[in-house]
Amino acid sequence: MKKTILIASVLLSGIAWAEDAKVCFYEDENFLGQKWCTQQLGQQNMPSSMNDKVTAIRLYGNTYVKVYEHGNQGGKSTTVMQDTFLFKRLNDNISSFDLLGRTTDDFACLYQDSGYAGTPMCAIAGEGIADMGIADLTNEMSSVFLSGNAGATLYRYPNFNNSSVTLIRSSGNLKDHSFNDEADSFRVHTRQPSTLQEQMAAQNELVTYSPIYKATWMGTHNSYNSGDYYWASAKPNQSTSIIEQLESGVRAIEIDVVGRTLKHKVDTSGTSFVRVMSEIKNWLRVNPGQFIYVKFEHSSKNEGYEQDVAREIIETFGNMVFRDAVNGCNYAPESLTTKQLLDDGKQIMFFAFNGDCGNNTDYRSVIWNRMGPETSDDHDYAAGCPSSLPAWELGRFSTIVEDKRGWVWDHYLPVSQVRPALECGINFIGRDQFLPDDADGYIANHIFSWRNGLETPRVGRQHVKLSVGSDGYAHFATASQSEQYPALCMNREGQIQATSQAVSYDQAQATCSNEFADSRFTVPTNARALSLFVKSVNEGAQFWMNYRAIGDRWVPFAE
Ligand SMILES: [Ca+2]
Ligand SMILES: [Ca+2]
Ligand SMILES: [Ca+2]
Ligand SMILES: [Ca+2]
Repeated sequence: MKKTILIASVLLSGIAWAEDAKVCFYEDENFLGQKWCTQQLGQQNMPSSMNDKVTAIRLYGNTYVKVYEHGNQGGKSTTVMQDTFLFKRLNDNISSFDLLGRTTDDFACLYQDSGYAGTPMCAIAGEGIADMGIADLTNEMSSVFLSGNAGATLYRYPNFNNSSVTLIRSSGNLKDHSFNDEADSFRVHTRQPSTLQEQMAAQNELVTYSPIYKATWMGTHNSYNSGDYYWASAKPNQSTSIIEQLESGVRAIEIDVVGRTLKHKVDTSGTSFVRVMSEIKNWLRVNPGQFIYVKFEHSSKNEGYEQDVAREIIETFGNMVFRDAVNGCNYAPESLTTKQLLDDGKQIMFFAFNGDCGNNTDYRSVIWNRMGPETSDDHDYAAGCPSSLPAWELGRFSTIVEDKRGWVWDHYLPVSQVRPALECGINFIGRDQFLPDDADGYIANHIFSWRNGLETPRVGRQHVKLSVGSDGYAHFATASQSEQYPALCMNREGQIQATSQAVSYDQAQATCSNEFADSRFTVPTNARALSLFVKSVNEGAQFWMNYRAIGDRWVPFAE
C-alpha cells in the first residue's frame, strides 16, 4: 500500500494538461516569435496579424491542417499532419487554411529536406497525391515519415507514373533509396510489419511490466548525430534518423545539448534542440502505447539555457513528460514500471548522470537523477558479468555506451556479446551505427522472449509456455491451456521459482499461492530475470507463464 501512494504522489505532481484539438501557427522557425492558435474546425482565412508570416505549425489532438497560399483556400496548398518546425516552400506565404479531424494514424508525410525538415506534404493510407506541383514541391522531397502501419510508394512522375520506390520504413534521407529530389506523386497504403518488428513490438510491450531499472530495452548513442540532419565531414554515430530507430524498437536514446542547440552538429546553422524534441513528439503522439527513455547530457551549464530547455520540453510534450515538479532531480521509485507510467498518460522521461541536473528549478523538475554505471564494451560478458553489475539492485540504470564514428578510438560491443550483457542486467546499450534492417543481427540478439519467431495465437494454442533449449537459452512458445507444466511464480522480492506440481494453465495462479506464500503467477519481463531462472533448471524443461492471447494479441498478466 505504501508503494502505491508513493507512485501516485510522484505521478500527480506533473502539470494537469489535456490535448484539446487545435492548431498553433508560429511566426518563426522552432515555434518561436508571434503565435496564434485556433480550435475552430473548418475553413478560415489567416488573421491579418499572421498573414504571410507562418514558418512553423503545431497540431494538438487528432487534427490536421491544409494550408493555402491565398485567402479563401486559393493558390498553392499542402497538407500538414505533424508538427513542422520549419516551412520552406509556402514559408511566409500562408493566407488561409482548413482545420480538419484526422481519423487514422496510418499516414505518410514527405518532407522537403532530409531529417523531416522543410515543408511537408501528407496523405492517409488509401489516398495519394497525384502531383506535388500543387505545392510547388515537384522534385523536392528528401525524407518520408511513415506513421502507424502506413507504407508509401513514391513515383518519379505525376499521376503515379514512371519508376517508383516503395517504403516500408520511414526514411530520414531518400538518398538511401536513390530517390532524393525525385518524387512528383505518391500513394500511401498499409503495410504488414516484419516478423522481427512484431517480435520486438511484443517484447517491448512485455518489458513495460518490468520495474524501469530492471527493464531490457534497445538503445542508441548520440541518437541525433546522423547525416540525415546535417552534412557531416566525418562519419557520424548514426546513419539513420531517430524515427527510424524508434520504429525498429529502440526505446532508450541519448541526446547531448549545448543550451538550445544540439552538441553533435557539424554545420553552423544552429540545429536546434526543439527540432529533435518535435520529431520525437510526432512519433509519440501516433504511438500512445510507447514510452521513451532519454539519457540527457547537457554541457556548458548556464541557467538561462537550462530554463529554455525546460520550457521547450514542457511545451513540446505537455503532460506526456514524466516529471517531478516538487522534488527536482529526484530518484524515480524503484518499483515503478513503464506500464504504470503509460497508464498515467506519460510517454517520455529524461535522465541525467548521477545528480548532474544543473541549478535551474524548472530544468531540475524535468530531469530525473540516477543514471547508473556505464560499463565497458570491451568486457567479455559471456565469460561473466563485471563486478559493478547488476546495479539494478540499487535502483539504477546500467548501460554500455559505444563510440563508433569511423575513427581510431572506435569501441563497439560485438553482436555476440549483446545477449550476455543484457543477461548481466545491462538495461540498454547505447548502440552506434544502428541498422533498422538488422543487417548485423543486433536487433535479433535483443530478443530474449520469442526467440523462434512470434507465434500467432490460434484455436487451442492461445497460451504461452517457456521451453529451455539445448543451447541454454529459453524461448516462448504457444501451448494449449490443458497441457500440464510447472508454473512460474514470483515472490515479493521479485525472485522467480517454478512450482513442483505440473498443472493446467487455469490452475497456475492457485498452485503458485499454494506452494509459495505471497507469490504471483508470472512471466519474466527482462533478460536478466529470465536468465537467472533458466540457469537454475534443466534443458528441455517447460513451464507455464502468465502470458496468453486476447484476440490476436499476446498479453502479459492477463488474469
Ligand atoms: Ca515567418
Ligand atoms: Ca499568401
Ligand atoms: Ca530536397
Ligand atoms: Ca520527378
